[in-house]
Amino acid sequence: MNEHTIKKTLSKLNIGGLRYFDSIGSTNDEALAWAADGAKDLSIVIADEQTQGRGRLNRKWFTPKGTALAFSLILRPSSTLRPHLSRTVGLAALSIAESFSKLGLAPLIKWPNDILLNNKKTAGILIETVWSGEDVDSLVIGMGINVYKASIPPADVLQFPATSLEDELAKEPPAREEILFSILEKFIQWRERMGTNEFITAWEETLAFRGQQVQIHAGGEAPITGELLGLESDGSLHLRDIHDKSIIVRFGDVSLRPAA
Ligand code: BT5
Repeated sequence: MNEHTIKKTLSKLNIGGLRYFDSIGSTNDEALAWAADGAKDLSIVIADEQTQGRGRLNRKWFTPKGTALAFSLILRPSSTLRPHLSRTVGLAALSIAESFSKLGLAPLIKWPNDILLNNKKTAGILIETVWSGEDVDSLVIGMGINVYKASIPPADVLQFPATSLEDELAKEPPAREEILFSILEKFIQWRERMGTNEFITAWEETLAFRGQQVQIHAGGEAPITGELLGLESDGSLHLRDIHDKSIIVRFGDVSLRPAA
């Protein structure tokens, strides 16, 4: 993967711009700076290695050289999309999941931001916002995808089991440029329909643990346990507790686990 092969592979897509790095701290940091500096909609920062890759709450995201896809997409929301921005994590998750399905795999989305294969984390999403006063100027959507086995961190740093496309396909995965193309193609298609019920249904149908008991940890509060029913129209998660009471879990730093 290099700048030339990426540009060539993405030439059929209408991307805003591309910055490629052999090595970088975090593609999200570069994309946040570029967005604040006027990057066009659908501009992409991509790196072959991240030395300071991050997850939510500054947790570390592992991206060893030559093993993974790590990129950040800059979105400038149109007025039609603005009312639906809370669905953005679903847009990213669905795009990654459907690109995995095209490879013959069976991905599920662990709400809100992980993509699982065989119940193991294969990709994560980190969305950050550039504000203009009280309005959203742009969004940076960071996506990290474990392509080769060597992208998987040592088990002792993991909060949840992890895998890679190479492990799950049990053969050489497609070139990383091709996987990127497939994710972006899905992303551009679904973004057009992001405000529709069809979008929520597709997202909901891909959720992991539907109909199962799950536990949600949100910040320092006591964990919530309930049956995972589905999504609200803003993308919040809908659970039902043992007293038959509806619980809506909004975004934030939540982590979801199957209940013991
Ligand atoms: C995430 O956070 O899953 C969001 C990851 C986003 C990474 C992309 S790469 C491009 C862009 N640039 C960045 O700097 N970030 C974005 P979270 O849900 O907080 O999960 C973080 C946790 O996942 C860590 O604490 C580890 O336990 C685990 N982890 C770290 N690296 C991993 C990997 N390669 N595969 C699976 N799990 C990993």
